[in-house]
Amino acid sequence: MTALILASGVGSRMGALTAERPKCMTPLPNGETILSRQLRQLCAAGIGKIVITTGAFADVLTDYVRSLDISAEIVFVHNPDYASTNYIYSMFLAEKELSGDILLLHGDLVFEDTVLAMVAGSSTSAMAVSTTAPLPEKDFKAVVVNDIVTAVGIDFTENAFAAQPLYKLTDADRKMWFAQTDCYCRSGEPAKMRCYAENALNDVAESCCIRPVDFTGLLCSEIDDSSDLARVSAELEKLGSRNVYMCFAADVIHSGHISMIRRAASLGRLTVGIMTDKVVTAYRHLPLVGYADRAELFRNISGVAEVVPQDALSYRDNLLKLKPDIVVHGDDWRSGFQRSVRDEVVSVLAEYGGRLVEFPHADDPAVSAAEKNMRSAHALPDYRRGVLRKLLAMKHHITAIEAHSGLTGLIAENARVYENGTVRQFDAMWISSLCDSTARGKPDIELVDMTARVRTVNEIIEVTTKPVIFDGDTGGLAEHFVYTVRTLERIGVSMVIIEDKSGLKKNSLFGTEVRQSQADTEDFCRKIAAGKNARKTDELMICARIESLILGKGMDDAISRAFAYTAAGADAIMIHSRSSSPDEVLTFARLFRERDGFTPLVCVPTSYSSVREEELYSAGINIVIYANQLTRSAFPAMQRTAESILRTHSAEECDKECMPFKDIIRLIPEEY
Ligand code: SPV
Ligand code: MG
Repeated sequence: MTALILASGVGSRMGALTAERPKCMTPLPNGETILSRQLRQLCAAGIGKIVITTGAFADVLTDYVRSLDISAEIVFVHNPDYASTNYIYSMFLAEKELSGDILLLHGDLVFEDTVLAMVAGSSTSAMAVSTTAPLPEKDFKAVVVNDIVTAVGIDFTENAFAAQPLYKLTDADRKMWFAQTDCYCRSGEPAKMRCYAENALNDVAESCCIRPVDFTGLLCSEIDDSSDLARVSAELEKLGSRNVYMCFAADVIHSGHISMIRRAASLGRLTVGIMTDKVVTAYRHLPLVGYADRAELFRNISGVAEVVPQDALSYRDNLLKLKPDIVVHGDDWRSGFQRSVRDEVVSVLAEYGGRLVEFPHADDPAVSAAEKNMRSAHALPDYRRGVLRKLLAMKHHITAIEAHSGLTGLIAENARVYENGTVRQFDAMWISSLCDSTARGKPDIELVDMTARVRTVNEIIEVTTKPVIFDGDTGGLAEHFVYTVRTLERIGVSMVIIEDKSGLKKNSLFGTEVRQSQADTEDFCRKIAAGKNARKTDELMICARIESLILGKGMDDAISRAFAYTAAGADAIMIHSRSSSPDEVLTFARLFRERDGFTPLVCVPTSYSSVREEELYSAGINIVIYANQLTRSAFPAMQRTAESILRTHSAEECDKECMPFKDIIRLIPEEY
């Protein structure tokens, strides 16, 4: 990109400071001049060519710039008529040196790196404005309508914001504005060569797309007189003592993070908040790298002065504690679920006068590739298998929902709700024998063989990352179960649940209405032990499911079996019930917890659906499985649709109940 610095003006309001040199050479506190600071910043931002228009003291200026060590190509364009024209004429003369997108700025403008980065990084044309500064009497205001600058000038007040002459112009908008300055300057009318170049811009602004870039809270100011100089000098000296805060949830650090950190650190002393494992898990997934290691990684990145934990999605607590002057974030959180988090940040900052700086989100292919790699890591069997155990250790309470196909797996993977500034999602997936059988139009009697069941698991695993809990029915013969365990372990399943039934298994929800019998306790213990022995890792959990309450054998039987099964090595106990009340499950959990505080307890609240998770958790349950709700909700919807078509001889009536076909074809994102 090329930059055009307009430095032809006389700067008469600066008094003695501009008696022998142009205003842009006015010294700043750190020994730089306004211009040398601009040149350094433009070079650091990667600008390859800088065009400087000269007028008063042209020789002094060119000699000075040549004495600086500037890496960019410098071109001077002299405006011999500087005394009788305005910078519109300098722009007209400089036009031949410009091509493509440009940055346009006045030579008396002092700004910090971030403002330049925000303007230069805009994907459209842009102008620096302050949405909060009082409207200046004699300086530029930008009229902004629907987030577009529609006019720039001194006299506007309606929909106007204080503006500074720092623009990015896309190739198309540059051509439009400069074509109009051409008309003005070739007209031969002195008034048109003496007016603001913005008058020409205003003639064409509606056809351009110049977005306002808000620099509220950041330094961006023209220096017109000695009081401006004193104010800006004081602000420059304060820059280094500003506190900046940003927060990361990432566990794989890539170049995108590093460049954000670099930019944030250029704003002041940077404190990085690291989201704790609990928070990351709640809204994304269990982090690959734990909090302590992530904190250590960030602590060692240059520019990071301090690392603190952020124990919520909400920034509120950390902001009130640290009171940073600036919070930095990518602008991608303005929409989607993070919007409410952002709104809260804006209001907390407003309480004490802090400011939010948002950098444009860049779609960098290297960053997308790093993020994709990270997602892949979560899906790999050797990682995925152990996640359920880690989640249990970390949060103690897990919810799982059934999945019986790739599509239902994606629903289980991606369903999210946002409540009170937090995100809720399912932790795991339950591969139900009932739903897997039902999807095939078959009864739930172990008729769908293990090969077919494993194929379902593979289909789900292929498109998701969450831990899988497999409904292993009775587990079959112990001799067969050992092979099932190995297969499930190999493909990355986290838990297999086997129920203590023998003979022809029927679904538990039939209870005693059908003939089914419970397994002998010792036989079942042997099956558990055989399964445990067969494992190659200790990650796959074998859960024993007790059917005593289903089969009318009573609480004592359930409890004594539970302890027999844990003694045989069961990693978890599932207690099942078909009662419409949760009472017997809650009683079981309390009795079990009197003697065992550790073994995870699992339940399936299908018949006692009114119970709330919190009640189950407080009785000692750890895993709540919603075992069949996706199948049960989809089936009536499909049936209604089929009947509607038959009834109306058309698909129109049912169309409003259906997902638009444009959405269904995009439902599954393509990987390549
Ligand atoms: C299943 O979902 O297949 C189960 C739970 O085993 S239940 O249907 O309640 O028996
Ligand atoms: Mg089942």
